[in-house]
Amino acid sequence: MAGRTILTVLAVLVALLGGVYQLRYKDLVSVVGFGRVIENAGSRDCKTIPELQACEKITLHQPSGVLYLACSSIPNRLAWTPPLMALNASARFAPTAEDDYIATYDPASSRVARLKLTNLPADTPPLSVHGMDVVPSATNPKDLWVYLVNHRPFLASGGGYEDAEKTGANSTIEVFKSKVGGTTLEWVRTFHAPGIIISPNDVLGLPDGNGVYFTNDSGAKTGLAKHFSLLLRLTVSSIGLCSSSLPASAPCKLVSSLPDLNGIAASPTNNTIYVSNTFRGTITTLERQADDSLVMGDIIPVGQMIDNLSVDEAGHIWGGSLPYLPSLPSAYNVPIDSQNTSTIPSAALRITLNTGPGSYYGEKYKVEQVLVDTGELVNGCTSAAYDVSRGRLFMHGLIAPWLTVCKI
Ligand SMILES: *[C@@H]1O[C@H](CO)[C@@H](O)[C@H](O)[C@H]1NC(C)=O
Ligand SMILES: *[C@@H]1O[C@H](CO)[C@@H](O)[C@H](O)[C@H]1NC(C)=O
Ligand SMILES: *[C@@H]1O[C@H](CO)[C@@H](O)[C@H](O)[C@H]1NC(C)=O
Ligand SMILES: *[C@@H]1O[C@H](CO)[C@@H](O)[C@H](O)[C@H]1NC(C)=O
Ligand SMILES: *[C@@H]1O[C@H](CO)[C@@H](O)[C@H](O)[C@H]1NC(C)=O
Ligand SMILES: CC(=O)N[C@H]1CO[C@H](CO)[C@@H](O)[C@@H]1O
Repeated sequence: MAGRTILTVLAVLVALLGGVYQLRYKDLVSVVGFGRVIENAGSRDCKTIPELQACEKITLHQPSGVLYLACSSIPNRLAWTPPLMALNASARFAPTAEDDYIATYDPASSRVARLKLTNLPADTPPLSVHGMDVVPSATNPKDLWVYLVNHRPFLASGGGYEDAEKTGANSTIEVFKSKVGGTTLEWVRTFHAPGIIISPNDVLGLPDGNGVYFTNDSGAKTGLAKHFSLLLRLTVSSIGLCSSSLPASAPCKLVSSLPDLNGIAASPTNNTIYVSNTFRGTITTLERQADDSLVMGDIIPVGQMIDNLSVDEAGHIWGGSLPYLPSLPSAYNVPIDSQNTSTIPSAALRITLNTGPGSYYGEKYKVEQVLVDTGELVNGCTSAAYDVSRGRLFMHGLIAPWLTVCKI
């Protein structure tokens, strides 16, 4: 009897572990694209803007059609991308390094403008941009709140910077104010919360300039735990909220824990928030409650790695995707001062509510690959945004050499 119980327990354990294997490694292998054949598909009516490099996040200002971009340079990204453990502070913050910047791109005139930062406290180290959100003010839509993840280096007490390989980055979330058509970004406040803002990735700002949700893509800044969370996804990622209505001593708090978080975006019309679970190839919907907490809704299977999200005016979700991740290591395996990385296949995915026949069989959402590219035209896309009224698709990425704009 005892023997059989043990056997049963063992069988259940094996089944459970098998389930874990299924979820964690089998899906992982297919989600990252081993064996997937990448062929160009979708619009080729595109142009590239090489003046805008390494813009990890792009956000469309729908009323004007102007795109906001959080940009860097390829050498800066190779030296300093804290979430991917590129932590060479002395290379990134060398006096000769280019500055990261926020730019606008107006597709109507093809004009690129780098926004000038004003009002920054004197001791602020150079900006290191990553996630961004641009939100029209609820009280005056001509005013814009710009929320940024800033991966600051830790300043050493004797001057210079701490060894970031050991300390990680002193990541903060910055709030700036701008105006539609304006050329400046006026610093308003910094959210700094050690132990809560651990490894911030993307942000979703509120229209009052006072609050911002963010994803913590890992529970550790550096070291073994970080490596393991990247490779084996052992530490949990989470969603936090920073708000000026929280006590100044604890301006940010944890609001949700979910696996593999990366991008975060919101519906333009209701309280639905979408987050991408990158390596699971899923998107999770969350409903924002009156007390700012988040209640989980649907899990949308996407089947491939999905990054940063955006939601267009029609309520459709767009995601940048790297359909063949094995191309990534060779792109990163170049000299740190390289201006050129190898091509990384890219796709723009659109996720819509399914109104077709499939909806009867429980397929609530439809996932389309609107554009797929081997990497010649769209190289390493981590962010996609779509302008519904003007029919323009924008794609950019962490170490992408240019912005791609396509008519769709
Ligand atoms: C950091 O970059 C510099 C070049 O600016 C290089 O000499 C140094 O070896 C790099 N450090 C590490 C740990 O890779
Ligand atoms: C980290 O950033 C905060 C917020 O700007 C700043 O007050 C603090 O001095 C920084 N710490 C170090 C060691 O650089
Ligand atoms: C970030 O992650 C760490 C470790 O998982 C957790 O302790 C912290 O509360 C998280 N913060 C937020 C705001 O999600
Ligand atoms: C919220 O809006 C989106 C479109 O942006 C729609 O797909 C979704 O069904 C809406 N959710 C609710 C709960 O009404
Ligand atoms: C970038 O690298 C590719 C492949 O090695 C090469 O064909 C191309 O000429 C390079 N471009 C520049 C600008 O160096
Ligand atoms: C805000 C942002 O761009 N976040 C992520 C986009 O996707 C890349 C690739 O997975 C991540 O490295 C970024 O952190």
